Amino acid sequence: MHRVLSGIQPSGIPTLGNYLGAIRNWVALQDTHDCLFCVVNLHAITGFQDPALLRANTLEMAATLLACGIDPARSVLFVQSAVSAHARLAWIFNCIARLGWLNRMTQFKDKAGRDRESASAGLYVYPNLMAADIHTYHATRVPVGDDQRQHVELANDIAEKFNHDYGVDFFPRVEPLILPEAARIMSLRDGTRKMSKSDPSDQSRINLTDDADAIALKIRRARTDPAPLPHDAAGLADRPEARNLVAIYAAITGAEVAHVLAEHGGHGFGAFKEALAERLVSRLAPVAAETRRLLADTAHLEQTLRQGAARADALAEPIVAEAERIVGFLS
Ligand code: AQP
Repeated sequence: MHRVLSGIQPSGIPTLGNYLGAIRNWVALQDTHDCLFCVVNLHAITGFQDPALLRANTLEMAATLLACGIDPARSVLFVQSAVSAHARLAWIFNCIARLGWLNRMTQFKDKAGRDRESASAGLYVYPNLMAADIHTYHATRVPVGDDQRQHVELANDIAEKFNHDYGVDFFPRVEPLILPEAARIMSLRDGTRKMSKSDPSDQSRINLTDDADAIALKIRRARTDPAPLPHDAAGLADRPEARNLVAIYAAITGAEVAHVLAEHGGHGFGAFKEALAERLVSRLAPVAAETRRLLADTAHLEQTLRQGAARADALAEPIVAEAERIVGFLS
């Protein structure tokens, strides 16, 4: 079985975007791969995080992953900072990666925005840490959204240069797992922007912990245009908000977009939004309830994470110790 590594930042409450684009696919991957899933708090602090909130969000993220179906008996679930090998290897990779490579990373440009000078150095070298997350375990498959394909290429460039510079064949090649059903979900306020857990507007996203009333209200208020829903996908071309709601409906019900439009095309958004909210509530309510149950016993949750970190550490330590030996560090 190929080893898979994937991570999620505890930079807020996980959203419907995280669920449809990543978490539900991770749950399925457990059947076919040897999986490690990581709450990546080192990545999260590339933007300032309130310490108390970061701790709370880390636990909430772990609880949500478990509630969605990540099974700690089959997969290794842990918090990144609990396994020091990630930071050690990331430093080595900071010294392997070239500035030119990092300058090409589009996600830095997106996340730093216009004020690049005031972005943290951590945000700039974020892809090196991502490469370290993967290579710390000799993972060979990484489930990524299309926008992160570049990061996997960088992880391969770093591995190749490390192997070349030190004359070894140590870090394996990594292949991106671009999952066909990994939907890209957009903001409910602006169909051209990605739904994000750190968006300042809570109305822009569905949080996996939202209750039925909050979900219904957010969907009712979701931005749309005045035209009725089209009869086919081509009619969604210049209508990002309509396209997003239809994509969410299709993803959550497992139906094709064409099928959704065959049912709802020609109607206004009122009834469609009501049906969408209903579908979302029935899918997400059990996740929210289970998350609440897990968060009521933080001692048990922390124990689960400590056990995950111990398993991760046992896999990581020999690999990163060997990388350090190759580089010439005294053991
Ligand atoms: N809107 C989205 N649609 C589909 N997939 C998404 N992912 C995130 N947002 C969407 C996927 O979720 C995984 C974990 O993401 P992350 O937390 O590591 O970072 P992110 O992509 O930056 O997610 P957010 O929610 O937008 O976080 P913030 O607001 O902190 O930047 C990834 O696989 C990602 O593709």
